Amino acid sequence: RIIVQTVNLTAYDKEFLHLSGAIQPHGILFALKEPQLEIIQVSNNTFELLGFHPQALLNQSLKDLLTPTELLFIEGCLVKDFESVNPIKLSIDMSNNIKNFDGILHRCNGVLILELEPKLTQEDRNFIRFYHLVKGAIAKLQNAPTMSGMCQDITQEVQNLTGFDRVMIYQFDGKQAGKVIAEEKREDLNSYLGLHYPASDIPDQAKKLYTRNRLRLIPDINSQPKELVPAQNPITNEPLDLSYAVLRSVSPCHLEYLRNMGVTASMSISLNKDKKLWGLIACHHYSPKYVSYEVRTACEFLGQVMSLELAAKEENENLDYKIKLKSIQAQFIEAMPLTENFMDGLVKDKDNLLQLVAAQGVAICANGDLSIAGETPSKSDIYNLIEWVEAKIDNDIFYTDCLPRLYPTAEKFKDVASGLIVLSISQTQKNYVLWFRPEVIQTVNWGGDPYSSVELSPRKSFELWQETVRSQSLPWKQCEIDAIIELRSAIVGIVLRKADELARINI
Ligand code: BLA
Repeated sequence: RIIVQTVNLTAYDKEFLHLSGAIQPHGILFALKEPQLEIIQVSNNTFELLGFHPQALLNQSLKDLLTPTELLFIEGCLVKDFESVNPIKLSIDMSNNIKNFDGILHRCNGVLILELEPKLTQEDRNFIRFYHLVKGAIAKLQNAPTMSGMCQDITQEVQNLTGFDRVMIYQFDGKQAGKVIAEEKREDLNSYLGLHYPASDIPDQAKKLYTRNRLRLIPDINSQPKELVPAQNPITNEPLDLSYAVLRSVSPCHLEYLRNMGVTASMSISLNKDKKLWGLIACHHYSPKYVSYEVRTACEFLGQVMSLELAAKEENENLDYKIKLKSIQAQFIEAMPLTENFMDGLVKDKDNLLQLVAAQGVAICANGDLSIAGETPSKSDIYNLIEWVEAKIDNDIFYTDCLPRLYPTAEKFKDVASGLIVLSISQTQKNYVLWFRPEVIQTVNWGGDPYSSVELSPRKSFELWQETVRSQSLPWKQCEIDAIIELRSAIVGIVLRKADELARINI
């Protein structure tokens, strides 16, 4: 039995991720005032990476740090679209030791932000190889015949490009919980494929941010964040908005979550559909891992290509399911005229009836007589349910994926009937078909790993989430509802034809 603890999730939701006032320490951040490029805020790690104390840099011009050619180049960039110029190659002379950096520029609320990431390897010479990898990957994504094929392809391609130990596609459902639908991983690791995670694992605020800012990298969860000095931005008199900063420090709650999962480095790329976050490409590494800006950009680009392909592939996927539903329908329609009474036709083929909407139980009520198959409430419970539902049927159909919330009596049989569809074939003759789906909590696999440590907050969120999905079934798909409505029209057609034949015989 699960003990429910109250967790004030809104406290986290209100956590302003973009105003953390700190960055991850693998790079340096400068907030600059244009046009003089005066350094008005800087991260507190310039001594380690540049050899200058932050105080020595504040109020100086960035111009004093750069060679004239670099300066000219940056000034040229300031009038361009930053996405087309990033990363800018910069070399800084630290007492005759030249250090190379990737410079990443963006503006936010009128403040120019320059982030520097030390260049670890000389990747330029790999550019051609890289270009071919990306080009090949795009062709593969576009040609993938199915959604699951495309998801599998992209996990492989991202793993090829980055070398992460695990790359997953994490898809949100209608209630913002999520499921791992594709995975590429080091062979010795346990698989997360098929596991579900609660909506609260990625708070709304983070999701909103990820819709706009499409990639984040956490190279080492154990590194110490570095504050910006001064804490307030002198132009806005507020903490600097880090929504688009690639170095933004990570929420401590999420770091704890990754620690519980045994992960040391993480990267995630947004997958958007219709301007909403559809899912993430989530990558894990079990030791620290830095990924260069170029490689990240390539991954982000693949994410965008996949985002564009999502709508078409989802439509295809539904098409396959719809074709399957059509063939089940056709079987009924063929078999039905052979039976004396059309309801007998339904009773005879209960397996197909279950498959028609992927239900686990079905009840057919013909002239008040009940016939059941699969997992259903007891007959007397069904009779009572029918009495309750009759007034709710609208246009011959009623459906819900949270019956116990609408009809508290269902609480006692929610294991089998948290989801319900009722199709009325004739309300006057009490001819109904009822389909049942069990409570989702019993039908999906939970990703338990992050919750192994009972005292930690991610565990509490999991429990909270179990409350939110309690008494709920998997949702009914629109194409399933449509299939049922079409089935009804077919039945009505057959009944009318029979009546017509009878009338002719009587003449
Ligand atoms: C962020 N949570 C995230 C991110 C992912 C997940 C992918 C994006 C950041 C990243 O790239 O690492 C969740 N990661 C998962 C899941 C899987 C995975 C579900 O690999 C499954 C395989 N998280 C909690 C609780 C809180 C919480 C209780 O479980 C606090 C309320 C917070 N998660 C949280 C926050 C962020 C986050 C605040 C934003 C981190 C940031 O961008 O700073």
